[in-house]
Amino acid sequence: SVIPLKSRQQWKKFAVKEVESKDDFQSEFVRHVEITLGRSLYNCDELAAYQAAARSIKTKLIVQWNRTQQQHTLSDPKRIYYLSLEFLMGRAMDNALLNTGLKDASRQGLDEFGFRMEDVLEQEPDAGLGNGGLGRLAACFIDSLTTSNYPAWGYGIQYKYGIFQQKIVDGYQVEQPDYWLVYSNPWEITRREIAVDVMFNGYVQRTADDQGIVKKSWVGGDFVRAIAHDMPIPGYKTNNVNNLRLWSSEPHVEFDFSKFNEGDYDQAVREQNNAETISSVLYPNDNFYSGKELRLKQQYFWVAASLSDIVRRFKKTRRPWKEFSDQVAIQLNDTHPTLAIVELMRIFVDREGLDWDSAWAITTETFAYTNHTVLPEALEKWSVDVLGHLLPRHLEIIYDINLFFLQMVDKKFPKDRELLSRVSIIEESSPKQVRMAYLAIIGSHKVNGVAELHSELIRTTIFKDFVAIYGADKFMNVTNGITPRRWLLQANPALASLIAEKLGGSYDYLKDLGLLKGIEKYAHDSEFQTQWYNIKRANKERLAKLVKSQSGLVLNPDALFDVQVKRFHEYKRQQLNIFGVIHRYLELKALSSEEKKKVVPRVSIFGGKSAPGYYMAKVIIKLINSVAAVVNEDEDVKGLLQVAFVEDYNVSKAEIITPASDISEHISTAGTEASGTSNMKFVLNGGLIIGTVDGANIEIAREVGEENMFMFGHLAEAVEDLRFDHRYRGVKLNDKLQKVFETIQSGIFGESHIYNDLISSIRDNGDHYLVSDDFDTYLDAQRRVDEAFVDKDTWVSKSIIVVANMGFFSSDRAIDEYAETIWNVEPLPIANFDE
Ligand code: B1H
Ligand code: IMP
Repeated sequence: SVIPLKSRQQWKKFAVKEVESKDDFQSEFVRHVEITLGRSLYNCDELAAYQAAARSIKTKLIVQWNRTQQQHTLSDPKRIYYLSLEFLMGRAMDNALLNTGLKDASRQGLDEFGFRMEDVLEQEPDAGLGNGGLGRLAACFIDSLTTSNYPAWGYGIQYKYGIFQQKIVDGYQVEQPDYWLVYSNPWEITRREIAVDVMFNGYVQRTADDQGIVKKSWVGGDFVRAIAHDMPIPGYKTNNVNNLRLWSSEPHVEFDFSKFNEGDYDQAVREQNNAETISSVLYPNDNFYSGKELRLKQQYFWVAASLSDIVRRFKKTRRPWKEFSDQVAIQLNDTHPTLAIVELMRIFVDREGLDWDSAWAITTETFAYTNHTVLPEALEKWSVDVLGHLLPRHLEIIYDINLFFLQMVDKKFPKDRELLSRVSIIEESSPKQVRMAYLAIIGSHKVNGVAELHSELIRTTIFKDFVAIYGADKFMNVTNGITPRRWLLQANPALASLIAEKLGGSYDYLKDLGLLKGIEKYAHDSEFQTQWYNIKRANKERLAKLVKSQSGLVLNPDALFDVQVKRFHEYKRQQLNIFGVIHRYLELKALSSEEKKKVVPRVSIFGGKSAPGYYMAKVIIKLINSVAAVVNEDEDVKGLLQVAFVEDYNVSKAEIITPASDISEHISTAGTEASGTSNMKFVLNGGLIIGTVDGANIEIAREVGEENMFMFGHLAEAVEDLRFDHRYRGVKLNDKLQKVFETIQSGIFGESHIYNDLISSIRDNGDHYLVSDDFDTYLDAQRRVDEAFVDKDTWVSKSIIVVANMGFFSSDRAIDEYAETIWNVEPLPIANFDE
């Protein structure tokens, strides 16, 4: 398959010309419109322009991708494999243009052909292969891995349907399928030749060799074929181009011919459909485990295909197995890929003939596990029966791993039966369950949380026993981060440019975010303040335009924009926010017209999706929309209060919304939000935060100064006691909240029974999320926000100061920490390499 040496000179004469100038771009563009799309200058619409432009830019990426992979093959460095069931990539085009430096050339090129860049960019559907923070973190990480020149691969699933599209109908969320691949995906290369056959079901066969040693093998199952789809991942101003490999499922033979011949044509076609089902849809749950068998199938399908690929790549080098973890570091993004630990053991022991102990040593050196949540309802536990039926050999291996583990524990803590049952991978409930987080801990050399408080909580609560067993060093923190390329340069080009100007005309800070500190000295410079303010103001207008186009509502861009956009979840407490809005509305209505003149006008903006089956979250969405309908039409509060719900919040809308906030809300019950990452995005764009002492809010306050944040609420250590109190003594409802409930029950926001369960969950059923307990301090924090916003100069100076101090929250910093403390890998810059 390799071109012989003597022919290579000939080959190189025809080396693909890279797209570098406007002319290169236009020439590629025309070629793609006419040849790839089969169109002409007489029928090239914006969609066709997007598809041709995307393919023209991809040319450059693919050339660099090839160089990168060739150099990696030759120098064989340690690679990082990031296994994530979610990659919430959003759009690729603007990102690719900014990273490769082709934006100006292609803008001009498009312009000369009569297209506006902005309109062309709008044609791209979001790659919505994730739910929220966890999936977007994977996307930011792969960006940083590439920008910082680490050899890295992402492995995931190419879902046919990404996260559903949200419509609001009569105030309620309605879900519509997100068939994002309708016009095919111009950014990917489908590699049908890279196919892995993945087995399910079957049984374990035992055979004894001459010495009577029993060998086990898994046989007799059904196959599904995994096909690789590669997305080149560009980094900012680097030749390094990494790969995101997404698997899709197919039947492993077109038809089962025996069935076909037996006349069972229907059955043959049905099996074909079943195979395709595996990669068809992303499960739309954020922070929630639903033990569906199809989800387990997705997990094994993806894990088996990815490991087969990784092992194949290692085998090409003919290095001994004991060097496996010198070439391979696998990061488990939550427990979703935990079966990879078991699969690698199966490959080593059953297929490659390694003894158990050597296999286990290599395996644990290879894997590391990131935990993203302490919420009990989100922790994965697969039923032993379901798992054993689908993956019989894997279940045996899990039992063996557990046996050796429990023996080790017993040695260390003799006769502590309670401990053994607490830490056993198998929960002896009925039905019995496999605790995936415990398996992930036992099979990894490092376990990390995603913000300091969260990492401390996992050490002292859910994984406490494991700290006693393995020692504290195995458990560490790597605080999350975000990529400043997408979340500043791309989302807020005007601010990025103003900052660059102040830092001596250089955009270097986008690769070294600590340099932002250099703008702090201009925080009180009035000319700079004006420029800063004007950019925020323009971003608010841009958002107002989006809201108007969706709902017809015309927002006042001089009002304080108060934004809460994130997945809907009771723990994130959008209900606290909307109750606060209702309280504000009641207060405003009671004011005289003289008093109203002193009020700071406010726009409350909400956005986010609820899991389709999450009843309470859907009720909260309905309440917000109903409050909006009333408030926006009420002459009493005209110009003082508006409420907007942005439909179908996703990555590309976040790029519009984030730069437009004055205040954003990160108000989870303390101890529930592992990190949060949108909090970082808002502050990086000059928004201030109203928030609880939770997740990364704490570290943001540390970096930017508490005096520049609006913090409130009970602390994490108080939460357990409060909940206990509520359960045994009942909830003592906050007076103002009581008034809010009465208003809702009066029926002004639609029939009051709609909200009965929401109110009961707080008033009668223990207020698990402490909405009532935190209501007063929340309102007080909002009052401080209003007061601060009146003094424009001070507000803008705070906005500048917080941005200047956000360097720590670059995902480049997070990735460097992983590289150094978990993966033990070094960057490998790619020269413009030629053999
Ligand atoms: C986070 C999830 C999650 N934590 C299960 N856990 C899922 C769990 O489909 N599922 O089964 C999907 C998602 N997502 C989030 O991760 C945390 O809530 C955020 O606080 C954190 O910032 C983010 C990234 O670490
Ligand atoms: P993989 O590791 O087998 O997935 O291959 C990754 C990339 O390396 C592909 O683009 C291959 O074409 C390239 N590649 C594989 N072997 C060699 C080699 O010996 N020299 C240069 N490139 C190679």
